[in-house]
Amino acid sequence: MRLAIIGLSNSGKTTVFNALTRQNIETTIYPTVTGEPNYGIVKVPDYRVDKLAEIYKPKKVTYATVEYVDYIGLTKGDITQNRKVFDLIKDVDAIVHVIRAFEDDAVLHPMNEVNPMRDIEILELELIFGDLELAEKRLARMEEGAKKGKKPNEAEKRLLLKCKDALEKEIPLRNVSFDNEEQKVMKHLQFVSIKPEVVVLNVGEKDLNTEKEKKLLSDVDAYFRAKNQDPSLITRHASLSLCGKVEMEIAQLNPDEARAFLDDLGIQEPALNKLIQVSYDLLGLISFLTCGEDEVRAWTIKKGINAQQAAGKIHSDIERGFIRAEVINFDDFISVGSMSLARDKGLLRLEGKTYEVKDGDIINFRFNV
Ligand SMILES: Nc1nc2c(ncn2[C@@H]2O[C@H](COP(=O)(O)OP(=O)(O)OP(=O)(O)O)[C@@H](O)[C@H]2O)c(=O)[nH]1
Ligand SMILES: [Mg+2]
Repeated sequence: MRLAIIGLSNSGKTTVFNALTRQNIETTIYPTVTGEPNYGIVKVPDYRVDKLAEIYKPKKVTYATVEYVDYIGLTKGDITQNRKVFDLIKDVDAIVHVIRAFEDDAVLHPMNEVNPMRDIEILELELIFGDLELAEKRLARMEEGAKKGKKPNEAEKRLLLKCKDALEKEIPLRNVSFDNEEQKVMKHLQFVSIKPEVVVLNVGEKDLNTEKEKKLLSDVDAYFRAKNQDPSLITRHASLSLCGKVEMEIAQLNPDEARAFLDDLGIQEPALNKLIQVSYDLLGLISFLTCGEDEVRAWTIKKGINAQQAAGKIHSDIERGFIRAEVINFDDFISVGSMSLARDKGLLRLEGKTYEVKDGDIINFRFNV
């Protein structure tokens, strides 16, 4: 699972990336226009894994992970430059859209002044224009082909026209519902405005926990709510605020120092944790857990997956030889404190192949090889 961090230049993308991945890629007051994308794998913080590790004291503890990639900024009206970013976005599962809300005269703003709502609009429109260009090109190519007697793919043509219609109304494709057939055709079309999106409002250090921050965030929410008329698609968008610079500082500290720093700021946990969690939710991902003396581990699956498919995450042999899953949800487990007590109290359930795995299920698979 991979998310691309996008935004205008100097919005703080690399700063947020550094905070997420604990790397130290150079950040500059000038726009970055060349170079390769930065990739980094990030552990998904999970208090359940922490707690199970405390109880089992295993040799190894493994968290779920997601990957982030950071690249150059998008530029208003620069299709050629933006295409480079779109080529990266087309292969990711979601985007993290960083918006500059921090004031700092030393850091150049590509539009010359800080104005988060305007910047959101610019960026969303660049995604939409990129997709519109793509849809029109494909339709034109189909027409060319038709002239030479080539039969057009009717399903694709209908879909392209539907997309074009939405895009011309400045509606991003993530706010359009597509049925199963359409989604299948969509797979190879490489649109970017269709990606689920987390908006990160990058506020200045002095604006943290202020009315100004709250107001900005609620404006951002209102903007996206107004754009999205279909309540069933609301899960494809989320927004939050943080201060990239502070998060990056926290990420470079050791755990004790970080705790003291957070206490000073009156914050319970780094906003990054929330960003990672929100990214995970947005992708429709949940975790099930396995535990023992060797390893406590979180496994990533798509919501809706059944017990047998989940077993396949661990090993294809376990999926093939699946007999039953012994399941207890984390909260139930914690309320009794040990597997043997859970078994005595009948809290450990035996589930079959078709059981839909829930977030936080602790599972022991029984299988034949
Ligand atoms: N004061 C303040 N400065 C920040 C904050 N976040 C980023 N900056 C500064 O803004 C400048 C640009 O940050 P980057 O993270 O490089 O921004 P970027 O979006 O990656 O920029 P490009 O890759 O050039 O498009 C750097 O000098 C950062 O230190 C913040 O929250 N507060
Ligand atoms: Mg950068």
